[in-house]
Amino acid sequence: MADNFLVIKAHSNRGVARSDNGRLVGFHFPRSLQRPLPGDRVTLDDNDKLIRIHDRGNAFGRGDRHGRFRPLAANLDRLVVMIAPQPRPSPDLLHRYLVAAEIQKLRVVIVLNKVDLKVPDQAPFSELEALASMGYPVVRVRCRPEIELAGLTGHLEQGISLLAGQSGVGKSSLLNVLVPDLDVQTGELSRVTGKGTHTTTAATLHQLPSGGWLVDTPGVWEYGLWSMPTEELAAGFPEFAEPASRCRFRNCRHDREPGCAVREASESGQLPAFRYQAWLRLLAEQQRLSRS
Ligand SMILES: Nc1nc2c(ncn2[C@@H]2O[C@H](COP(=O)(O)OP(=O)(O)OP(=O)(O)O)[C@@H](O)[C@H]2O)c(=O)[nH]1
Ligand SMILES: [Mg+2]
Ligand SMILES: [Zn+2]
Repeated sequence: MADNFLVIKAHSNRGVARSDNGRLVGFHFPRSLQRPLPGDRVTLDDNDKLIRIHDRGNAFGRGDRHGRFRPLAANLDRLVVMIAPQPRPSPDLLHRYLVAAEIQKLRVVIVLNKVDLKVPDQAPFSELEALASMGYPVVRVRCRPEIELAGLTGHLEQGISLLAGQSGVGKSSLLNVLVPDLDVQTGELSRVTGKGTHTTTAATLHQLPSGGWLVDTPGVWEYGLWSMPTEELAAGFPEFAEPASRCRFRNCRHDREPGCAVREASESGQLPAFRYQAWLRLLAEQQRLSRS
């Protein structure tokens, strides 16, 4: 029996894990057991069967179409959210990612890719400066025509980073630059699983030359949240915490309640108004999610 394998990839009932000395092992897991996620630490038996998933520090995921949480990867240190002038992100995309990251206590790096293209003077691009001053680092990069990633690489040197963003923003392009031996790593994985190399159907850990790990996730058009209690959604807006302590009602939803100090703070400019507007939209979205 061997302890402390890192799960690199897992699909239906098989996965690939890496021992501390770098050996890749294909393992299988009974469907009765909780499904392991990339980033999980696990114990395998002598037949490379999964025995135990070690306690998770966190799990990043998204909502499915029924509003249920679907985890994608575990034990992450940071969420790297990529946006680009093309395809244009929806107004709430960034705010949804920030909520998910704050709830799981992940650091966030916002990456604006394709800065060779004209960046529209509109949300969410016009919000980036305010988000940066709230403590979310924003880095501007391009993968074409000349590669410019200087602001980003330092953020990825340690721990596990998950790369998220809608289809077409440039995640694979970035991965190809950051992981020079991507083909070799992918080839080794498919040798262990016996599956083809071409499609990214499951989240996969890639080792960066600088030492960190980058998790590539299959592209989705729109990132959706899951149905959650209002307090959990509020954890996604940490800047509301201080004014919220002064709301007249303890269970204030910061909507139309009288004496809401969060609304007042956004009206007086103490809080960015765009965050309060995002809060109201995500609150309304929760009503729809809880009915689906
Ligand atoms: N102009 C410009 N185009 C870029 C840049 N980076 C990537 N692209 C282009 O954007 C398109 C989409 O890039 P991908 O890397 O495939 O996007 P992705 O996020 O992996 O998309 P999915 O796999 O569908 O999730 C490709 O045509 C890239 O060549 C950039 O910095 N500038
Ligand atoms: Mg891709
Ligand atoms: Zn309030």
